[in-house]
Amino acid sequence: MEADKYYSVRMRAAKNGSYKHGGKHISGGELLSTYSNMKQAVNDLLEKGLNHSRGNPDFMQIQFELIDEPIKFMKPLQVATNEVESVEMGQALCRKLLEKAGIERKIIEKAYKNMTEYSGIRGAILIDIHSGERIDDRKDKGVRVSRMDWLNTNFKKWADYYNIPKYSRIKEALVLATKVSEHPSTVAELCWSDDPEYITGYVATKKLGYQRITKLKEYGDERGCRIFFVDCLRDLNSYIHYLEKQPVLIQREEENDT
Ligand code: PML
Ligand code: MG
Ligand code: MG
Ligand code: MG
Repeated sequence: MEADKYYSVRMRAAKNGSYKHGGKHISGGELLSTYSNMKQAVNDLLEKGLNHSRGNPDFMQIQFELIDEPIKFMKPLQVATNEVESVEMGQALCRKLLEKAGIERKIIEKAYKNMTEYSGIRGAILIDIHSGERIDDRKDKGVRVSRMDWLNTNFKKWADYYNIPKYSRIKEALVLATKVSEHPSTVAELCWSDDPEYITGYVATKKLGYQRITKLKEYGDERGCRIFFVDCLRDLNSYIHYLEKQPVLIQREEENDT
């Protein structure tokens, strides 16, 4: 039935021209929408791109595309919030959680050493847990995880139940982290925002869940981070295909009301 079909809707916004012309990344957004909800979906992404603390964009693209593949439904990762007093304490906790996820200390330190090089990248970068080397070939684009969402009514019930703020930022990050951690080749994700006004980030793994850490950088810092530590050398292409193309809807377990 036409009404049951979903579309992937995507937005990207830049300043000082498009990325091709050296523009600065301002904002990106992903969601799934039915045809009848398309105006709302496009408007939500438009709002997101127009009102960003990284600046006002002078370039924006919003596109939609019908999804043909069946959608996978997933439960959100468990969420924990770790309050820390300083960036140093927050970053030390990140390293500890990454080690707990099974990544060797020297690989974690290598990733941190190369981090400044990665901070301007729009998407995620993939680091091999054996060598500590970046293995995606996407240069300053990185890998953009796409085709995922969490319907708002379902998200709000979940957030009420667990007493978690109903910010779309948390929803979007948890959607992405859940999709990424579900793949068996993902060992851990490390993320904080490139938004200068937002300093909470997280480490996520399927086992440890979505571990929020309240201070991972100083206010005013526009350098973000999104690293996937992966064990997928033999299957890199199919791993990236999963991240970019597999449609996923997050849903709390009690419901089937998509
Ligand atoms: C982003 O905004 O790009 C990432 C935000 C990650 C943390 C969200 C949260 O759980 O507070
Ligand atoms: Mg952002
Ligand atoms: Mg972004
Ligand atoms: Mg939506």
